[in-house]
Amino acid sequence: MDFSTKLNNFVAQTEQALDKLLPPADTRPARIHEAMRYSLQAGGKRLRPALVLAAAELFPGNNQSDPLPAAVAIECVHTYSLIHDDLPCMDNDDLRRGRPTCHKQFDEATALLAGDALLTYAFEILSCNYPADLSLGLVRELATAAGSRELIGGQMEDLLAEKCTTVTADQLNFIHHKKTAAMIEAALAMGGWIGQGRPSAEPLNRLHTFGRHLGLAFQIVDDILDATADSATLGKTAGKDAKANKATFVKLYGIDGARDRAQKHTEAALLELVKLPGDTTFLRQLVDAMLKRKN
Ligand code: GRG
Repeated sequence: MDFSTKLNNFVAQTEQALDKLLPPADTRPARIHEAMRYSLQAGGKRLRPALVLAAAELFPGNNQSDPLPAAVAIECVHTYSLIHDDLPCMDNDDLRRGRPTCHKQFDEATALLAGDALLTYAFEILSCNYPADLSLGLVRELATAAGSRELIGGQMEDLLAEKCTTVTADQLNFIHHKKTAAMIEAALAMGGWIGQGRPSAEPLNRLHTFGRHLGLAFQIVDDILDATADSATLGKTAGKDAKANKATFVKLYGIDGARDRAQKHTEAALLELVKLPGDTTFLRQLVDAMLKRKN
């Protein structure tokens, strides 16, 4: 199967599972469930779910649990972070995934609650759909990546950096590692836990290292696209980083310097990939597609 067919299959499976696992939109109170579905079902690349599914496939034949609930859970956490990031108290954005942001479509209180509800629901999904020991491992991976030392910590430093006149390489690496790469690492590691059915340090560490480089390359490309692409192509407001004085790779290294760094992290990701078991063809093609992406 070629790369785009496989990716489209992963996306289609994720969308079906999202629809099945989320409370129906008319569940009382309907407004919160409509808002959760509005943001979650607005499209998006579904990168993190695809990584869960692809990493699980590296370990065939182990009487695996279904990786789809975990793929949905991480997409719920990712979508919560986007909803909260768009709020007026954070990035104050009007456009996300090509639609009005959740607080524009509903209101701030509903958007805040929809984000909270998606975050909490992710852990309900993990606890209801896996045997206890696997569920515990998955909860640990996702909770760590989403917590104050990773995703939330990265977001905090990102907001703090807006107030600095200059940004250091250390700040930038911390922000992008924590805010972006941590969730990409978690997606791969969750796939690894499911694929193996138990923890095994070596492949999990390799999946984390691979994910860190992929995540950093992904974020650098995001910085470049924010500076060079238009809002219609991106499905979110373009040019916001410079306006908000964000700490970005483009700000610190310029477009060419940022491109070099994206290339370096891509190469490092590919080097790590060859150490992983199973057929890594899809992941190799995904790394390449992420470097060349247009949105
Ligand atoms: C509010 C706790 C909290 C965190 C917010 C997600 C986030 C952290 C900020 C959004 C801005 C940003 C540049 C985040 C870095 C991660 C990133 C590139 C998110 C967008 O991910 P995509 O491109 O989005 O995979 P889609 O919509 O395709 O899923």
